[in-house]
Order: sequence, then C-alpha cells, then structure tokens
Amino acid sequence: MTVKQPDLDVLIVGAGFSGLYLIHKLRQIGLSCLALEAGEGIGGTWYWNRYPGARCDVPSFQYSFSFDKDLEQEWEWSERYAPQPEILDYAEHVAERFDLKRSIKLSTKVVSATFEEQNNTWSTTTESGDQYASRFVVFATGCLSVPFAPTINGLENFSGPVYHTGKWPHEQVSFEGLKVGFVGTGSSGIQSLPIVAKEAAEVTVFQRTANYSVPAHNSKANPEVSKQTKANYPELRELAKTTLSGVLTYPNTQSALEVPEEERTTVYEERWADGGLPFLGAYSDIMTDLQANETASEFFKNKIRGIVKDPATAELLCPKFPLGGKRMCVDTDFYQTFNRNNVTLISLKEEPIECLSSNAVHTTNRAIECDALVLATGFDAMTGALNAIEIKGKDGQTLKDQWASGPQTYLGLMVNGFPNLFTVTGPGSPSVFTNMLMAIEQHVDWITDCLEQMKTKGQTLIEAKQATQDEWGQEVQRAGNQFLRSETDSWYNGANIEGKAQVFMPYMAGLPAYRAICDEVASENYRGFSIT
Ligand code: FAD
Ligand code: N01
Repeated sequence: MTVKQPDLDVLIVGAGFSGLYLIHKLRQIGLSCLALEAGEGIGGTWYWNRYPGARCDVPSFQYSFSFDKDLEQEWEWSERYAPQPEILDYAEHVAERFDLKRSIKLSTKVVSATFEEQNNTWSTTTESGDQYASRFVVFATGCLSVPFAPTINGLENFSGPVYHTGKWPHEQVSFEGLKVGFVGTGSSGIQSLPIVAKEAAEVTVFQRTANYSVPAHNSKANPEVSKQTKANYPELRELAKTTLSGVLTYPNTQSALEVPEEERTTVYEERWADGGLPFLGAYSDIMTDLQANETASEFFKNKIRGIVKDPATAELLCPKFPLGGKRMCVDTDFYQTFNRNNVTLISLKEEPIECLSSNAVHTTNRAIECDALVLATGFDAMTGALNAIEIKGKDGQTLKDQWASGPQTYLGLMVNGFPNLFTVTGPGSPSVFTNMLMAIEQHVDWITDCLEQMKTKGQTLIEAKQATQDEWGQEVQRAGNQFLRSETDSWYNGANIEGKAQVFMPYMAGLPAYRAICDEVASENYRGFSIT
C-alpha cells in the first residue's frame, strides 16, 4: 500500500461548505491540505438532497459565506429561500472562484483514520485502499449527511423504485400517473410532499408524528432589498452574530404570558403572515416554558384546523408535542396538500406498517397499492458520519467506542484521546441549532487560527484534556436542559435511531456565548487543551 502525498499538513474529510472554507483558510496560512469527498461532486447537503422542493429555510442572504466581501457582492440570490440547485451552483461558484477544486479528490470515501503514536501522524484510508498520512485531520463530514432508512419487512419484495430524500437521484424523477407511498413528515417530507402530490396520481402519506410547519411565503428576491442588503452587508452580518442562532430575525424579549390573549394572537398572526422560522421568536419563552409554548402551539393547531378541510385529517395533523420541540419546518402549501382529493393521510400510530409486498404497503388495517415509495425519514444526525468511519486514537481506542453512550467533545471541536483531530460543527457546538454557514465560519476560523499559532510556535500536538471535556459535556447538557427541545424525541437527541445513545447533542447557549468561550479559550493559551 503506497502512502499518497506524504508531506500533507491537513487531511480534510468532506467537501461541503465546511470543507470548502477549510481549504481556502488553510492555504492562506500556508498549510498544505487535501479534501477527500465521497460524492462525485462538491456541495455536501446540496449535492445529495436533490428532492423536489429542497431549499434553505434561513434566508439566502444570510445562508451564505461572509468571509469574502467581493463574493458577497457578486452573487445574486433569486429567491428569499434559494432552491437546492441554486445553492449547489453557489458552492460550485465558491470552489471555482477560490480555485479550491485542485485540493479536492471526489468519489473518495474515507473508511478509517488511525493516529500513529510513534510519529504523531494520522493515517487515513479510503474505500479503494489508498492511504494518506497527515499531521492533522479535520472531519468536515456534516451533521446531516448519513441518510436513515427504517427497516421495513419485505422491502426487498417491493418492485417499484424507493427514493430517499437525502440521496435523491441525479436524473429527473417523474411520479406522473403513479401511486406513491410517502413516509416521513419532517422538514424534507414537508418540503417535497406538495410537489410530489401535484404530479402523482395518488399519494398516501404515512405519518408517525405530526409536525409543526410554518408557511415560508417564499418570493422572488426584491432587487431593491438585495441592493440595500449588499450595501449594508458588514453591519448586517455583525448584527446577526449577536443573535442566538446567527440569523437576523426580530426576537421579542417579552414573555408570552405577560400579554393579553388578544395581543398575543395579533403577534402570532403577524409572524404567521411574515412566514419562516422567526415565528419562534414571537415571545422569549416559547422555546423554554411549557405554558408559554402552549399559547403558540394552540395558535398553530387552530391554523391547521382552518386550512385542512377534513376535520379528522386536520386532527391527525395537529402535533402532540411542544412547538419547537423538534426543529420547526417551513413549507409551501404543506397543509393545503391534504385538501387534494389524490392525497390520503394515514397515522402510523393508529395503523403501523406491517410489511411491503411487490406493489403495496400493508398496514395492520389494509393494503395500499403503491408504484413508488418516498422515504423522507431523516438522518443518523451529528455522529452518524463520524461513527461510520473507524477512527482510532491513542492506545488503539476507537471514537465509536468512546461515544457508545453519546458523543463527548471539548467545544465540539476536539476529543480527548484523539490528538490533532478536529471536527467542524461537531456535537457539543451550536451547529445545527444555528445558521450553519455562520457556525461553519466560526469553527473553521478557530481551527485555522489555532493551527497557525501552533505553526508559529513550532508546536506539533494538540489534544483536549479529559477533565475539561467532562466539564464541557455537563455544560452542554445544562444549556440543553433549558429548552423544551431537549425533552422531545428527535434527531437532536438521537431518539430517531433505534439503539442510538440518547444524549442531547448541540450546544444551546447560543452563538455569541459560544463564540466568546472559544475566543477566551484561545486567548488563554488554549485553556483545556494540552499543546506540545
Ligand atoms: P455537508 O454539507 O453535510 O458535507 C459533508 C460532506 O462530507 C458530504 O459531501 C459527504 O459526502 C462527505 N462525507 C461524509 N463522510 C465521508 C467519508 N467517510 N468520506 C468522504 N466524504 C465523506 N442549515 C442551515 O443553516 N440553514 C438551512 O436552511 C439548511 N437547510 C438544510 C436543508 C437540508 C435538506 C439539509 C439536509 C440540511 C440543511 N441545513 C441547513 C444543514 C446543512 O447540512 C448545513 O447548512 C451545511 O450545508 C453543512 O455543510 P457541511 O460541509 O458541514 O456538511
Ligand atoms: O428528517 P427528520 P428530515 N417509520 O428526522 C419519520 C434539516 N433540513 O430529513 O417524527 C415512519 O426531521 C419521522 O417520524 P418521527 C433540518 O435541520 C432542513 O425531514 O420520528 N416514519 C419524521 O416524520 C431537519 O430537521 C430543511 O416520529 C419514520 C421523518 O421521518 C433535518 O434536516 C429541509 C420512521 C424524519 O424527519 C432533518 O430533516 C430538510 C419510521 N420508521 C432538512 N423513521 C429546510 O427546510 C423516521 N420517520 C432548510
């Protein structure tokens, strides 16, 4: 086995937005790097999730890189929430503009990475057996990059195509004239169902848990607003950095319980009319206080009852958990889709799927004929991509074993026992709770500042200390416990995957607090890390 590129400073795994920005920054500080990417193209999330209706739900002007002023000015977003092909074009543009592709090897899946203690080197192996030696390794493997498909009895007997939203084919998929079985009503399902339903002959939606979705009210980008945004980009980005989630919204500091019902309803109506995730900021305690939350969730349920004409279907669509307990979805005509006469909703709580036959889904009550299946069943989130790789640290310990009862990290950046290994937006960092592009930029900046400082000082090894990692784990749980989300089953706490350790994974104290901690740690000579 020959070692490729023996003098590599940093091996990066993944070429989504994290991997792309890493390459750019590492070059700037004079470190050699190479990114290995499993996909045949760059873009990560936006390369894989090509399902109909896929788009961002953080406004595109904010869901974009801020690191280069010219890039900000030259790119034109066509819609308030850009569709997947446009976001993928943007990733391609970034790669071309900064000449990143010469440092990326596509169609190259990493299967293992081992820390060689005798020479402090990471040895990374790909599926085809190639080996790369590097001083540092950065996993930019994504938090939502390993699609999860449930085990369904008899799946092998089903004769039609089965599509997962997270691994959608590149070629055009047509549902015209087909009877489609549609499983999953999270963000992906809620975005794609209305489009699939317009095309298919019949759609049967198999819903396990009813979810909350707010209308996107997506629109074409307004040229005047685009101009104003570009003129004020530096100030707007700085302002966004002061918000908990890195998204410029208009959070209300009042409690939902301190205002009269009539006023509250007006506020909720205004936010519903405006659309999108800012709904959650209608009052300061919607995400943390059950009583306050109920005022908002009742409003939501009444909206659903108002939109969906069949009362029984409307009741099935009314969620039974607190609003924001799972990540809120943002849709275009999701609830309206259930008024179509080619769409039927089945609650899996009332009649679970027993099996599939060649042309039907069999529930405990009936057989539903299907020509094609769509699985919008989510991801093995946050730890899935890392645990899929055999990562061996000091003394031969594997990351998967160390994380058997849940991920442990220091700041979501490093793990004790795994020197010179960094993760971007790893568990224990704000990550998926935020505007991810802002979280990615903050992590990549921190990692590359650290590597630059080590280079200047002639330091070669950095590792998180066990004690600080333990303290950080407690801090992550403390911060998470304040939110209703930590009490609700979802991919945020591993509850969507049978047998996965159930630990709340993102750090919920908000980006400003987290950024301050990271900056303070760095300024105190990387407190909590041992550097030699
Ligand atoms: P990814 O984009 O997931 O890229 C990781 C890359 O690593 C992938 O290309 C993968 O193939 C590669 N990889 C993984 N394992 C290996 C391996 N073993 N070997 C080689 N390569 C590997 N966030 C927001 O903030 N706002 C949004 O509106 C938003 N919308 C989203 C919509 C969808 C449909 C999804 C799924 C996620 C969305 N997200 C959103 C989250 C999104 O994942 C991030 O915003 C961002 O794109 C993540 O970039 P990344 O580079 O960190 O990870
Ligand atoms: O996945 P999910 P997703 N039988 O896990 C159901 C981001 N994103 O791909 O709730 C039947 O949310 C499951 O049911 P339940 C965003 O961060 C953003 O939709 O577990 N059903 C649920 O209904 C998001 O949160 C956008 O009971 C089963 C669905 O499948 C994250 O990605 C768009 C099942 C999975 O929902 C993940 O979203 C898309 C089973 N065995 C994604 N197993 C934007 O809009 C699972 N389900 C920006």
